[in-house]
Amino acid sequence: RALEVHLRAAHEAEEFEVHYQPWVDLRSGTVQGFEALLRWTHPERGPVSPAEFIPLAENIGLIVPLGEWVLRRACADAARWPETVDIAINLSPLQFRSGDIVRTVRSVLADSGIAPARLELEITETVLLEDSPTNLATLHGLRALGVRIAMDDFGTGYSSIGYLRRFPFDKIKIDRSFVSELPNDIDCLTITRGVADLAAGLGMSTIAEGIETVEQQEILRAIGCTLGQGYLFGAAMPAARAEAMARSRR
Ligand code: G
Ligand code: G
Ligand code: MN
Ligand code: NA
Repeated sequence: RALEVHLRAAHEAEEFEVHYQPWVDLRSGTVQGFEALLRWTHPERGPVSPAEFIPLAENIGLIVPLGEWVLRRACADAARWPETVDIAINLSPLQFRSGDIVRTVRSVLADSGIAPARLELEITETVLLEDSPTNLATLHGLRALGVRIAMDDFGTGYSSIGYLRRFPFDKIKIDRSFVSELPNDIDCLTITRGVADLAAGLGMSTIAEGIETVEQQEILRAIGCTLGQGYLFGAAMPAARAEAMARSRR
């Protein structure tokens, strides 16, 4: 309740910040892009996890304007990186269904001046749960702008392989819960390999989230996962540090 009141005022108070977590090509280790992750520092409580405040922002109708602010902030920051470095941004299902997300993204691209091909939008399968013609039209509308669409947290919710057939995603993000059990859990290995094979066969790339060890990196690379993200390569960092990392691309 109190948190909700604070959340409404947080934007005016400039308590939000966008941080950036790198993702790499698992073969070369080269940074390919950064995922924008929203951060909120509450004046008394300190940092509040997005897992806590994003659902709250969704409940109080704040997520649409806040999400648009993230889009603008992240694209403006990415405009200062080398053109070979991409930006990925999470979309809430509510933003997705807001009715003018295609117009918003078009406007953000024009204002920031970044090439549409550098922008990737991450959606979760909850967006597709209802599988309505409207949702499909929105996905195609976003695609038509030249941006890429990634399916986030694959394997966690009510994922259906059928989604991959109905809509051609550009990328599948394999959830951290599978990666964290490697190398010990053979079932996780089998599932991860299966998803990587499936994606490759469908012309999609796969990115493994939550890679923390070199051993995990090698296994994932060996089973055909092309990209990786996780503390091994870097946690989310402020814009200035991301810019420095983007410019120095290992
Ligand atoms: O880093 P981490 O704790 O930062 O993120 C927790 C969750 O919050 C993740 O599932 C992530 O997708 C989500 N998240 C982070 N930033 C944003 C954002 O800008 N918009 C939306 N919709 N979700 C976000
Ligand atoms: O959008 P998404 O749900 O994927 O948000 C990423 C979340 O995962 C963030 O909370 C981020 O801080 C967290 N994260 C990113 N890399 C790692 C990692 O290597 N290990 C762990 N435990 N968490 C990670
Ligand atoms: Mn994500
Ligand atoms: Na994720």
